[in-house]
Amino acid sequence: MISFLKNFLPDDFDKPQQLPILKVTMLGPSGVGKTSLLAAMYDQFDEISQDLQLRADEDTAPILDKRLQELKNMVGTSIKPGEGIRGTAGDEPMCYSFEFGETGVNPELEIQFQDYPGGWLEKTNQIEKVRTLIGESAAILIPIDAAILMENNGEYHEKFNQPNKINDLLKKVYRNLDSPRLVILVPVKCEKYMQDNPKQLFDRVKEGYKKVLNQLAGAKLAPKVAVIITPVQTVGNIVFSRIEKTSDDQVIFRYRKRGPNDPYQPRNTEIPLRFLLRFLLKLHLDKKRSSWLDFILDFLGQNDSLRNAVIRFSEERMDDVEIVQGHHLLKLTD
Ligand SMILES: Nc1nc2c(ncn2[C@@H]2O[C@H](COP(=O)(O)OP(=O)(O)OP(=O)(O)O)[C@@H](O)[C@H]2O)c(=O)[nH]1
Ligand SMILES: [Mg+2]
Repeated sequence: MISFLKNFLPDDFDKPQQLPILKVTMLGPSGVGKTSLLAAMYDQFDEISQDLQLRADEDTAPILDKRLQELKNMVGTSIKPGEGIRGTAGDEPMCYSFEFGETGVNPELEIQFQDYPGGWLEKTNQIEKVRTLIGESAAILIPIDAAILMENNGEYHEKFNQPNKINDLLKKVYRNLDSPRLVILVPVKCEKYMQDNPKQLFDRVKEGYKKVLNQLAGAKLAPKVAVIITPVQTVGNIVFSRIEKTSDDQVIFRYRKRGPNDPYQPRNTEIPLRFLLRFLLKLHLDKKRSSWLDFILDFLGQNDSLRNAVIRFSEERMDDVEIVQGHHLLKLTD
């Protein structure tokens, strides 16, 4: 609780106004695509919403722009699981900060995406930091490497997507939850499977994350935790092609461009944000409040025009999403 409240103290006098802060954690092992997903979500937002704006702060923008450039240049790249090309590094989690509000007026909310090097899940001294991040976050995004989940009957899934580790983490952090949470499972690198057989991809996610989903569906957590699955194509038109093994037994996942002239064409990158906002709206409308949420939700209570823009944005019809549990936390209209 203290850590939540700390965010609202005006320790930064340079800013004209301290915005309420909403935290979201990117959760997953190294190389699954946490930072890339974030970059794609940010990049595409402007193309999708006219009324609402997401603006990266000046520390955040250059890092995401660089990652985005790497994604756009990806054609023909091969990918070794367990290793982001240049993994997020450092001793502190990287915090990507965005100002959110209506286009053309002052922002009303700060959304902080907490990104950490996936390698931390392996280190006992760092895992505590990840737990704290999750505990402080209203939502977590779990990117899933879809090729690893799907190919070779999921032979590499346990090793590289680490669903058991995620399950263990949530077991500890979501004990005695004091406020509602949103868990978003996001298959990425999924272009091939969304084209071939999306239903199979959804089924395999549920199979591959069975323990996590069972745990969250328990009697104590189900009323408080909403879970959705939403595949995001962060690049588009780059499809898995084959697995190669090197002489030292490393596995490399190779991708290819669908056609020689196919463009960078991300899809569904905005859906996690639509649901995040819908989740906040619903909490606001239900007046379900806990002390830290009050600060955040006020941004919806005080500004009708912004609230209406958020309603329009988050109610948009969406394909390619499954609400696994927690309809009551996400449904705006009857
Ligand atoms: N084919 C394909 N590759 C992707 C996609 N998204 C990310 N990658 C690649 O996957 C690798 C890992 O992506 P990152 O975003 O660095 O993964 P991360 O989870 O942030 O990794 P750490 O920072 O090490 O924890 C990079 O080589 C990306 O270029 C995608 O949608 N399709
Ligand atoms: Mg990263």
